[in-house]
Amino acid sequence: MSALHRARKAAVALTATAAAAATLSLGTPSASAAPQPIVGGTTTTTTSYPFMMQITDASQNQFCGGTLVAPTKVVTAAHCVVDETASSVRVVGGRTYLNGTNGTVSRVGDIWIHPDYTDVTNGDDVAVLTLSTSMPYTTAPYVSSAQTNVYAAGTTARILGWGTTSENGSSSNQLRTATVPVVSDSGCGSAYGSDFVRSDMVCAGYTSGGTDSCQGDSGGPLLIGGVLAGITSWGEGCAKAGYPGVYTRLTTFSSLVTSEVNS
Ligand code: 4AZ
Repeated sequence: MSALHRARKAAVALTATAAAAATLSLGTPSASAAPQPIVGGTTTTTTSYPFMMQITDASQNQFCGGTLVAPTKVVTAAHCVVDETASSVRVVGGRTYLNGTNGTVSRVGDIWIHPDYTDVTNGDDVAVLTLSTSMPYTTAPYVSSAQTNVYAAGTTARILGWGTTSENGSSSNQLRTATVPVVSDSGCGSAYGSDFVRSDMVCAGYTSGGTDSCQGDSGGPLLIGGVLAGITSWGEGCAKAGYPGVYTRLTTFSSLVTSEVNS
Protein backbone atom coordinates (compact mmCIF):
# COMPACT_ATOMS: atom_id res chain seq x y z
CA MET A 1 0.00 0.00 0.00
CA SER A 2 1.73 3.12 -1.20
CA ALA A 3 0.71 6.01 0.99
CA LEU A 4 -0.67 4.33 4.04
CA HIS A 5 -0.77 6.94 6.72
CA ARG A 6 0.09 4.98 9.80
CA ALA A 7 -1.38 6.61 12.83
CA ARG A 8 1.12 8.36 14.94
CA LYS A 9 0.73 10.58 17.85
CA ALA A 10 1.13 14.28 17.31
CA ALA A 11 4.63 15.16 18.45
CA VAL A 12 3.80 18.54 19.88
CA ALA A 13 0.72 20.62 20.32
CA LEU A 14 0.32 24.27 19.48
CA THR A 15 3.52 24.83 17.58
CA ALA A 16 4.18 26.38 14.23
CA THR A 17 5.37 23.04 12.89
CA ALA A 18 1.97 21.72 11.96
CA ALA A 19 0.97 24.99 10.32
CA ALA A 20 4.07 24.89 8.17
CA ALA A 21 3.37 21.31 7.20
CA ALA A 22 -0.13 22.31 6.15
CA THR A 23 1.29 24.28 3.27
CA LEU A 24 2.19 20.96 1.71
CA SER A 25 -1.56 20.26 1.52
CA LEU A 26 -0.97 16.62 0.81
CA GLY A 27 -4.14 14.62 0.52
CA THR A 28 -6.50 17.27 1.76
CA PRO A 29 -10.14 16.38 1.18
CA SER A 30 -10.91 17.14 -2.41
CA ALA A 31 -13.27 19.61 -3.99
CA SER A 32 -16.54 19.84 -2.12
CA ALA A 33 -15.84 20.36 1.55
CA ALA A 34 -13.24 22.69 2.99
CA PRO A 35 -11.40 20.96 5.83
CA GLN A 36 -13.15 21.46 9.14
CA PRO A 37 -12.25 20.43 12.65
CA ILE A 38 -11.64 17.20 14.27
CA VAL A 39 -11.81 17.03 10.64
CA GLY A 40 -15.48 18.09 10.45
CA GLY A 41 -17.56 18.46 13.57
CA THR A 42 -17.91 21.10 16.25
CA THR A 43 -16.22 22.42 19.36
CA THR A 44 -17.17 20.92 22.69
CA THR A 45 -15.96 20.83 26.28
CA THR A 46 -14.74 18.39 28.89
CA THR A 47 -17.79 19.48 30.88
CA SER A 48 -19.90 17.81 28.19
CA TYR A 49 -17.50 14.85 27.95
CA PRO A 50 -15.90 14.64 31.42
CA PHE A 51 -14.26 11.28 30.72
CA MET A 52 -12.24 12.78 27.84
CA MET A 53 -8.58 12.85 28.88
CA GLN A 54 -5.50 14.42 27.35
CA ILE A 55 -2.46 12.15 27.24
CA THR A 56 0.54 14.45 27.48
CA ASP A 57 4.27 14.45 27.96
CA ALA A 58 5.82 15.58 31.23
CA SER A 59 5.47 19.20 30.09
CA GLN A 60 1.74 18.70 29.52
CA ASN A 61 1.98 18.83 25.73
CA GLN A 62 -0.93 16.72 24.47
CA PHE A 63 -0.12 13.95 21.99
CA CYS A 64 -3.07 11.57 22.29
CA GLY A 65 -6.52 11.18 23.79
CA GLY A 66 -7.78 8.70 26.33
CA THR A 67 -11.01 7.72 28.04
CA LEU A 68 -11.50 7.60 31.80
CA VAL A 69 -13.27 4.32 32.57
CA ALA A 70 -12.58 4.24 36.33
CA PRO A 71 -11.20 6.95 38.66
CA THR A 72 -7.62 5.75 38.12
CA LYS A 73 -7.94 3.92 34.77
CA VAL A 74 -7.67 5.37 31.28
CA VAL A 75 -8.15 3.43 28.05
CA THR A 76 -6.00 4.61 25.15
CA ALA A 77 -4.22 3.22 22.10
CA ALA A 78 -1.14 1.04 22.42
CA HIS A 79 0.58 3.04 19.68
CA CYS A 80 0.23 6.19 21.82
CA VAL A 81 2.30 4.84 24.67
CA VAL A 82 4.44 2.06 23.24
CA ASP A 83 7.50 4.30 23.21
CA GLU A 84 6.71 5.92 26.56
CA THR A 85 7.45 5.06 30.15
CA ALA A 86 5.18 5.62 33.11
CA SER A 87 7.35 8.52 34.21
CA SER A 88 7.30 10.19 30.78
CA VAL A 89 3.54 10.70 30.50
CA ARG A 90 0.77 12.58 32.27
CA VAL A 91 -3.00 12.37 32.03
CA VAL A 92 -4.94 15.62 32.15
CA GLY A 93 -8.67 15.70 32.86
CA GLY A 94 -11.13 18.56 32.94
CA ARG A 95 -9.16 20.69 30.51
CA THR A 96 -11.09 21.70 27.37
CA TYR A 97 -8.25 23.79 25.91
CA LEU A 98 -4.75 22.59 25.12
CA ASN A 99 -3.36 25.88 26.38
CA GLY A 100 -5.37 25.73 29.59
CA THR A 101 -3.84 25.14 32.99
CA ASN A 102 -7.01 24.04 34.78
CA GLY A 103 -8.29 20.56 35.49
CA THR A 104 -6.52 17.64 37.10
CA VAL A 105 -3.05 16.42 36.15
CA SER A 106 -2.05 12.91 37.15
CA ARG A 107 1.13 10.99 36.85
CA VAL A 108 0.95 7.44 35.60
CA GLY A 109 1.88 4.55 37.85
CA ASP A 110 1.61 1.80 35.27
CA ILE A 111 1.20 1.38 31.52
CA TRP A 112 -0.36 -1.87 30.29
CA ILE A 113 -0.02 -2.44 26.57
CA HIS A 114 -1.66 -5.36 24.81
CA PRO A 115 1.09 -7.99 24.85
CA ASP A 116 0.62 -8.79 21.15
CA TYR A 117 0.76 -5.20 19.92
CA THR A 118 3.30 -4.59 17.16
CA ASP A 119 1.82 -2.10 14.68
CA VAL A 120 -1.58 -0.47 14.23
CA THR A 121 -2.20 -2.44 11.04
CA ASN A 122 -1.79 -5.71 12.93
CA GLY A 123 -4.46 -4.87 15.53
CA ASP A 124 -4.24 -5.13 19.33
CA ASP A 125 -4.05 -1.31 19.53
CA VAL A 126 -5.19 -0.98 23.13
CA ALA A 127 -3.55 0.15 26.36
CA VAL A 128 -4.68 0.92 29.89
CA LEU A 129 -2.99 3.54 32.05
CA THR A 130 -3.20 3.36 35.83
CA LEU A 131 -3.15 6.83 37.32
CA SER A 132 -1.35 7.86 40.48
CA THR A 133 -4.12 10.36 41.29
CA SER A 134 -7.86 9.72 41.02
CA MET A 135 -9.70 11.84 38.48
CA PRO A 136 -12.78 13.57 39.96
CA TYR A 137 -14.75 13.17 36.74
CA THR A 138 -17.60 11.00 35.53
CA THR A 139 -16.28 7.86 33.89
CA ALA A 140 -17.45 6.35 30.59
CA PRO A 141 -18.99 2.91 30.38
CA TYR A 142 -17.38 0.61 27.83
CA VAL A 143 -18.78 -2.22 25.76
CA SER A 144 -18.88 -5.75 27.05
CA SER A 145 -17.48 -8.53 24.91
CA ALA A 146 -21.04 -9.61 24.07
CA GLN A 147 -22.12 -6.29 22.57
CA THR A 148 -20.85 -6.97 19.06
CA ASN A 149 -24.16 -5.72 17.64
CA VAL A 150 -23.13 -2.11 18.35
CA TYR A 151 -21.02 -2.11 15.19
CA ALA A 152 -23.93 -2.56 12.77
CA ALA A 153 -23.13 -0.65 9.58
CA GLY A 154 -24.66 2.81 9.53
CA THR A 155 -24.83 3.17 13.30
CA THR A 156 -23.93 6.70 14.39
CA ALA A 157 -20.72 6.92 16.39
CA ARG A 158 -19.11 9.93 18.07
CA ILE A 159 -15.42 10.79 17.98
CA LEU A 160 -13.60 13.32 20.15
CA GLY A 161 -10.18 14.91 20.26
CA TRP A 162 -7.75 17.77 20.02
CA GLY A 163 -6.19 16.42 16.85
CA THR A 164 -5.46 18.19 13.62
CA THR A 165 -8.39 19.77 11.83
CA SER A 166 -7.07 18.75 8.44
CA GLU A 167 -4.54 16.21 7.24
CA ASN A 168 -1.10 17.63 8.07
CA GLY A 169 -2.86 20.61 9.65
CA SER A 170 -2.72 22.05 13.14
CA SER A 171 -4.15 20.66 16.35
CA SER A 172 -7.32 22.21 17.72
CA ASN A 173 -6.83 24.24 20.88
CA GLN A 174 -10.39 23.38 21.90
CA LEU A 175 -11.75 19.85 22.20
CA ARG A 176 -13.79 18.87 19.16
CA THR A 177 -16.35 16.22 18.38
CA ALA A 178 -18.04 14.80 15.30
CA THR A 179 -20.37 11.98 14.42
CA VAL A 180 -19.54 9.39 11.79
CA PRO A 181 -21.39 6.27 10.61
CA VAL A 182 -19.98 2.83 11.30
CA VAL A 183 -18.75 1.24 8.05
CA SER A 184 -19.37 -2.42 7.28
CA ASP A 185 -16.43 -4.80 7.66
CA SER A 186 -16.65 -5.68 3.98
CA GLY A 187 -16.52 -2.00 3.06
CA CYS A 188 -13.52 -1.43 5.29
CA GLY A 189 -11.81 -4.52 3.93
CA SER A 190 -12.31 -3.16 0.43
CA ALA A 191 -10.58 0.06 1.44
CA TYR A 192 -7.68 -1.39 3.38
CA GLY A 193 -7.22 -4.99 2.27
CA SER A 194 -5.23 -7.16 4.66
CA ASP A 195 -4.34 -4.18 6.87
CA PHE A 196 -7.93 -4.29 8.08
CA VAL A 197 -8.07 -7.00 10.75
CA ARG A 198 -11.77 -7.63 11.26
CA SER A 199 -11.48 -9.16 14.70
CA ASP A 200 -9.55 -6.20 16.08
CA MET A 201 -10.75 -3.14 14.14
CA VAL A 202 -13.91 -1.32 13.13
CA CYS A 203 -14.18 1.52 10.63
CA ALA A 204 -16.28 4.66 10.69
CA GLY A 205 -16.68 7.54 8.28
CA TYR A 206 -18.70 8.85 5.37
CA THR A 207 -18.15 7.36 1.93
CA SER A 208 -17.51 10.88 0.70
CA GLY A 209 -15.05 11.65 3.50
CA GLY A 210 -15.00 15.12 5.03
CA THR A 211 -15.37 14.11 8.70
CA ASP A 212 -12.80 11.99 10.50
CA SER A 213 -10.33 11.63 13.31
CA CYS A 214 -6.80 12.77 12.50
CA GLN A 215 -3.31 13.09 13.94
CA GLY A 216 -3.45 13.68 17.67
CA ASP A 217 -6.92 12.18 18.06
CA SER A 218 -5.38 8.73 18.48
CA GLY A 219 -6.21 6.94 21.70
CA GLY A 220 -9.44 8.87 22.09
CA PRO A 221 -12.93 7.43 22.16
CA LEU A 222 -15.33 6.17 19.55
CA LEU A 223 -18.63 6.30 21.42
CA ILE A 224 -21.70 4.43 20.30
CA GLY A 225 -24.85 5.26 22.24
CA GLY A 226 -22.66 7.03 24.79
CA VAL A 227 -20.65 3.88 25.45
CA LEU A 228 -16.95 3.50 24.65
CA ALA A 229 -16.88 1.07 21.74
CA GLY A 230 -13.66 1.96 19.92
CA ILE A 231 -10.28 3.65 20.22
CA THR A 232 -8.97 5.99 17.52
CA SER A 233 -6.21 4.01 15.83
CA TRP A 234 -5.25 4.71 12.21
CA GLY A 235 -6.33 5.42 8.66
CA GLU A 236 -5.16 6.41 5.21
CA GLY A 237 -4.78 10.12 5.79
CA CYS A 238 -7.76 11.92 7.25
CA ALA A 239 -11.28 12.49 5.93
CA LYS A 240 -10.43 11.17 2.47
CA ALA A 241 -13.25 9.75 0.38
CA GLY A 242 -13.14 5.95 0.42
CA TYR A 243 -10.81 5.76 3.44
CA PRO A 244 -12.74 5.67 6.72
CA GLY A 245 -11.03 6.03 10.07
CA VAL A 246 -10.00 2.78 11.74
CA TYR A 247 -10.76 2.19 15.41
CA THR A 248 -9.86 -0.57 17.83
CA ARG A 249 -12.84 -2.94 18.09
CA LEU A 250 -13.21 -2.77 21.83
CA THR A 251 -15.60 -5.72 22.23
CA THR A 252 -12.66 -7.95 21.32
CA PHE A 253 -10.57 -6.52 24.13
CA SER A 254 -13.27 -5.79 26.70
CA SER A 255 -12.46 -8.70 29.01
CA LEU A 256 -8.75 -7.90 28.92
CA VAL A 257 -9.49 -4.25 29.68
CA THR A 258 -11.70 -5.27 32.58
CA SER A 259 -8.86 -7.35 34.00
CA GLU A 260 -6.63 -4.30 33.89
CA VAL A 261 -9.30 -1.96 35.25
CA ASN A 262 -9.78 -4.29 38.22
CA SER A 263 -6.08 -4.87 38.82
C1 4AZ B 1 -3.22 9.68 13.82
O1 4AZ B 1 -2.16 9.83 13.24
C2 4AZ B 1 -4.40 9.31 13.05
N1 4AZ B 1 -8.21 9.27 9.91
C3 4AZ B 1 -5.60 9.15 13.69
C4 4AZ B 1 -6.71 8.82 12.96
C5 4AZ B 1 -6.62 8.64 11.62
C6 4AZ B 1 -5.43 8.80 10.95
C7 4AZ B 1 -4.30 9.14 11.67
C8 4AZ B 1 -7.86 8.29 10.86
O2 4AZ B 1 -3.30 9.83 15.05
